[in-house]
Amino acid sequence: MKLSNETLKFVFMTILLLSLSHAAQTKAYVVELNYDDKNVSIGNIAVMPVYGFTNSGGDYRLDVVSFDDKILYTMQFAFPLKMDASLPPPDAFDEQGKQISFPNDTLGEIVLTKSFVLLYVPYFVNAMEIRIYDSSGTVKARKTVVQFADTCGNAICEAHESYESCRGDCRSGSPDDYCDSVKDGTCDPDCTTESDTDCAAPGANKTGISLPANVDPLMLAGAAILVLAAFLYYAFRMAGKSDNLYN
Ligand SMILES: [Ca+2]
Ligand SMILES: [Ca+2]
Repeated sequence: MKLSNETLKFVFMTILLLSLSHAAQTKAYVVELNYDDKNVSIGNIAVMPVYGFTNSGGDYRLDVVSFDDKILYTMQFAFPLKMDASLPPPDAFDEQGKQISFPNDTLGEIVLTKSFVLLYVPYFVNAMEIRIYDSSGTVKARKTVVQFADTCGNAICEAHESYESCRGDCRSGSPDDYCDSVKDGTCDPDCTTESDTDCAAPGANKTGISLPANVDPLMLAGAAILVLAAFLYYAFRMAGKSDNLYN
């Protein structure tokens, strides 16, 4: 079968367009921000593929903050608070969209007290939180993004990870808010004496660290027996001496 030039061109263009559209897509937090009379709140946050990020500028600042409290990304933005009211208000039209009243006092610009904005912010695997600041640097709102984090496998046991959720990063018996009950001679500090038998053992500690190898319970017991034997020997000797005195 011989492909015509037109067919080859079509196939080539299709492959090129597909690869371009794939390359252009990248992951973003889509952050819904609400403004109500100078109060700012963060609504829904979703993670999804997008073709670009918000780059608007303005008095407000958004920071993406990592688990070790470092700023991963920062951007300025604004709420749309001014509206051109030179068009008639919505109630000047009937249900069919026909203008039924012609008010002459609606011209000019009005300032809104309520508003909202959607921001497309770059996604980070190690982001913990999104924070919003006003122009004076005061925190106006903050919201966790831990549910979207993907930090299992970086050899750090982060606060949101545990031996249960990420065994590669969190070792057994570590303080990670999870009692793993592994019987390995180490008392997991998250366990009780009932849930981890290692915690009930003599000399068990709650630090998640085993006793040093040179502290041997058997040696301690042997030393105690020796001390007791020496005491008994001394006591009997004294008893024998006193018997001799009275005889
Ligand atoms: Ca980790
Ligand atoms: Ca634990």
